[in-house]
Amino acid sequence: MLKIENLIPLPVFIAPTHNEFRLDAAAQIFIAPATTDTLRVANFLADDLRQLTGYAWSIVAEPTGRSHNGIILSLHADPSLGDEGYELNIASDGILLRAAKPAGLFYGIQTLRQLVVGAPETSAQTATTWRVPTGSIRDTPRFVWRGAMLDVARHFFKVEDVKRYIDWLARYKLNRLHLHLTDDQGWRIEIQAWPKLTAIGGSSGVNGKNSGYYTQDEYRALVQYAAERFITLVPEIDTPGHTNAALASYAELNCDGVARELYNGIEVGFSSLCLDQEITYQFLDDVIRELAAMTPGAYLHLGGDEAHATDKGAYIQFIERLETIVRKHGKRMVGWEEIAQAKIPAQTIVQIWRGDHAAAAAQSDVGVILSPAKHAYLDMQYNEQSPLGLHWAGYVEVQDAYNWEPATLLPDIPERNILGIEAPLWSETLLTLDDIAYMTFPRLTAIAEIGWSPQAARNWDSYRKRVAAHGAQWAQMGIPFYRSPQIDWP
Ligand code: IFG
Repeated sequence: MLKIENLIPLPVFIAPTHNEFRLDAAAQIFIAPATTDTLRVANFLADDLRQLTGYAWSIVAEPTGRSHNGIILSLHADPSLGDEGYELNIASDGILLRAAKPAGLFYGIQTLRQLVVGAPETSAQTATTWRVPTGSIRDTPRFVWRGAMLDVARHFFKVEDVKRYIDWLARYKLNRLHLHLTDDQGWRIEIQAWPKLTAIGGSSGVNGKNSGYYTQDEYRALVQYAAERFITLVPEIDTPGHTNAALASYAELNCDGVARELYNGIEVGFSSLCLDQEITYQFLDDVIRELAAMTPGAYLHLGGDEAHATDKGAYIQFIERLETIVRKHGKRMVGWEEIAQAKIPAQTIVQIWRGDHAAAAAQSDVGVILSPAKHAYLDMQYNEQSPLGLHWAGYVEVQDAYNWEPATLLPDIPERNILGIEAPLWSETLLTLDDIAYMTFPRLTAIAEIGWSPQAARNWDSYRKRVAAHGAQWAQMGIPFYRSPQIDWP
C-alpha cells in the first residue's frame, strides 16, 4: 500500500493523521469555481478514479467549498502557493484540494492518485474497498524547469508512444518535454517550405530502423496533449552540427553543392551546415518560422552541441546570428552549453551536459538547465550488463541519478541562475516504448524529486524505500522498469 510517506516527489510538508478516508460509489468530485480549467483537471481525476474504482465519480459545481463525502478541487486558496503549489487535506469524511492556479490542482491530483489504494478490507472479504490515508500536505516545487528530453531523431517514436511518455512525466510533476527532432540520422518534423527534409531526411534511422516523422498536425497534437497536462513542449532543431539528415535532403545546403548520403551509424561531430552561404540562413529562417508558428511555448532549442566540423570563429558568429532569428520569431533560444562561447543575450538558456562551458555560461549570466551526463543521461547503461544504452559518461545506477545536488554541482554557476534540471534520453540503442520505459524507470523519478523537492528533505535511503512501492504500481501499469539491485522491490 502506498502510504502517505511514500510519495514521489517528496512534498514540502506532510502531516499524516493515521486514519483513512474510504471512497464509496456515491462519492463525487466538486469544483469550486466551476470553470473550464477546474473542469479539465477534475476530468483527469475522474477518469483515473473511474478506471481504478469502477465508481461513477460525477463532477458537481460546488459554490461553498464545504467538505462533502467526496473530493473538492478549489481555486479559493492561499496565493503564496504560486503557479504550481497546492494544499491537500484528506480527512476521514472528505478530501479538500486547494491551489491558487489550475496547475497546482493538477499536481495535487497527481499526489492524490499515488495515495488511492484498493485492498480487501479483511482477508475474509473479496470486495475491494478504496481508501486514502488521511493527513495534510502543503507542497510547492523547488525549480521551475523540471524536464525530460526524448530523442526521436536517432530512432523515431510515433505519436502514441510520446503521449505515453507525457503521461509518465505528468504523474511525477515534470513540466517540460524537450523533443530532439533532428540529427544526423533523421529529420522528424514536417517543414512545408522544405518538404525533402522529411521525405528524405525522415526516411531512415540508426541501423535503418524506426524511420518516420511528425506532420505539423501530429506535432500540434503532441503540443496540445502536453499542454493539457501542464507540460511545455520544447522542440529542438540541432544546429550547426548534427545536421547530416538536412544535408542529405538538400544538395544546396552543402558547401560543395553535393547532397550527403543518409547516415545510420552513431558517430557524432562530423556534420556541419555551410555557414558562409546565405541559403543556410534562409533555410533556418523558414524552419524557425514554421516551428515557432506551431509551438505556443516560449522556447525553441537550436542545439549547438558537438560542432566539431565547424570552424570555431564561424560557429560563434553563427550562434549570435541564429539567436537573432529565433528572437525575431518571438521565441527564447535554448542551446547546449557550447553556445555559451558566443555573445548571447540574458534571455538565452544554456543546457549544461558536460560542464566544460559552465564558466562561460556564468560569465553571460544566463539561465541554465542542468543535465549532467553522469547523473541525468537516461541513455547511460545502468551497469556493464545493461542490454540497452551507452556508457561514454560512465554507468548510471539509480543512486547515481539520485545522489547529486544542482546547487553545488558546478561551482561556477550561481544558484540564482539555475532554472532547473532535465533528463535527456538519447535513442541510439532504443527501438520501442518498452526500451524507453526500461531506461526511464526508476531514474526519471529520481530526477523528478530533485527538480521538485526541497534539498534538505532528500536522501537516498528514503528514496530507495519509497520508489520500491512505486515499482508495484508500475508493474500494475505494465511498465517494464529496471529492477535495480539497489532497491528492495516488493
Ligand atoms: N552526446 C550528443 C548526443 C548523443 C549523446 C548520447 C549531447 C548534447 C552524446 N550530444 O549529448 O547527440 O549522441 O549519450
